[in-house]
Amino acid sequence: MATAHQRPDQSDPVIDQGWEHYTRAEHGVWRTLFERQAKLLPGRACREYMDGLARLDVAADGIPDFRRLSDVLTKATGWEVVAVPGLIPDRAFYQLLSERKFPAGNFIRRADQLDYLEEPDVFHDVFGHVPLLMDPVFADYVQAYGAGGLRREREGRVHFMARLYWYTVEFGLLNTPEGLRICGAGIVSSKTESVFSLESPSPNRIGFDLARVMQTHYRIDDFQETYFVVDSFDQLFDLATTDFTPILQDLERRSTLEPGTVLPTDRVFHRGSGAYHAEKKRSAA
Ligand code: HBI
Ligand code: FE
Repeated sequence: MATAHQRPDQSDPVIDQGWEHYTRAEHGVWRTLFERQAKLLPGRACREYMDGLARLDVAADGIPDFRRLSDVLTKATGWEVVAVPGLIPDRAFYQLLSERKFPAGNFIRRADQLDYLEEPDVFHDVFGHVPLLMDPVFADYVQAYGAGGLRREREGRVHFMARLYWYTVEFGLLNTPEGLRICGAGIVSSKTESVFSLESPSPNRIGFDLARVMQTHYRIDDFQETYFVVDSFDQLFDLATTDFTPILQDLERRSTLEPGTVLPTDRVFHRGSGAYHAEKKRSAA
């Protein structure tokens, strides 16, 4: 398999996936991760995600070939999956999204790292992110997000965009007549967070509001303290196509909110106990 040291020039981080080089052990890690999530997600992941996974016909038994995924994806929403060696610089990331190219890591975690991931690997990216790019509205949202991110990156306001992405594309929940469902890739690709995000009494679950999300810090090293709930992907697409400027100017005058904050103006689906993170803090002290 192509190894991460293949650092191409920063402006164009796209590399060859090297699908032919994956070892049996690497395909085996994919299979283990896929089978765990396949048991957990029915009834937890949103219908649009499950439909996308099925229509992509993502193989359970091994790491998919991005060329095959792109054939299906392009016909559905014009997106394609391109391989990158790991996290890429902001400008390149937003540029690729704006061109409907999803940058997926071509490496996979080791068998002894199943539950912890410091950098998005091919399972997080392809199993987590790509199925929802089969949904036309969500696909348009992510493309509009990329275009908006390019503008913000030039203004030095990327952190607001990173929060929006984090609380929707990575860790978003969707409000449905059957109850809350997972749409975030970071949750849907995680065995433990697939359960925690919906069923633990600890985290807050708060109705999505653009300015509120852009003002709120997030955690990168543990479960989220707050999950934001969108009513529809149309809601996301509408905001990605609005002009953020007035909101960002107002936000720059406000202080950043801690991840566990609940405001009186929040639409609270569930006010968390905070027990999980309080316990982590106690045991770390
Ligand atoms: N932002 N700048 C940058 N670069 C990335 O590679 C990146 C990111 N934000 C999110 C992200 N990657 C992950 O969602 C990957 O799973 C795509
Ligand atoms: Fe991701």
